[in-house]
Amino acid sequence: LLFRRAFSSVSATIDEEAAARAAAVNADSGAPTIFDKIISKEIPSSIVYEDESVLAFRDISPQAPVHVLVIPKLRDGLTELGKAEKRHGEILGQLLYAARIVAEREGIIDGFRVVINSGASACQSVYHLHLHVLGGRQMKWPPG
Ligand code: TR5
Repeated sequence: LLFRRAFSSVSATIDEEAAARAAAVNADSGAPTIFDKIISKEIPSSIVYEDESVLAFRDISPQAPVHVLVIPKLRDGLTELGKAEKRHGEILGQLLYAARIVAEREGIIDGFRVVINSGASACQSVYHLHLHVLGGRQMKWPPG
């Protein structure tokens, strides 16, 4: 049983990496992502914070008691952080500040983590820049 558990967790990791690599094939294409439909509200989401530039909503597969994604409403070339240019400075600051507002609203301002996966080797799976705001449990270091 232990062996099977260990094996299934290894294969889950491999599946995740495979999914991220598959998504990366389209990363530079500027193809729409699922987040466009969340922004347009075609797909419902649990919104935690919204303003004219930023949307924050609960992750569908939470990795902590609080797991919220913070995204720019306009992708504007920001498929991933690795593609950021100097002109993106303002929106990058707005995203980070929105993460702080989310942390306060969610009651985790005393301790929370902000993660950005950029690119396939970081297991990015959706190519529309997003910050993960995680909290509500003890985080470990180093991250996996
Ligand atoms: O792996 P990265 O860093 O790219 O993070 C993408 C995140 O988007 C993951 O944590 C997913 O769980 C999350 N995700 C994916 C979908 C989704 C979502 N969060 C909220 N709602 C979602 N919908 C409706 N559809 C998804 N495919």
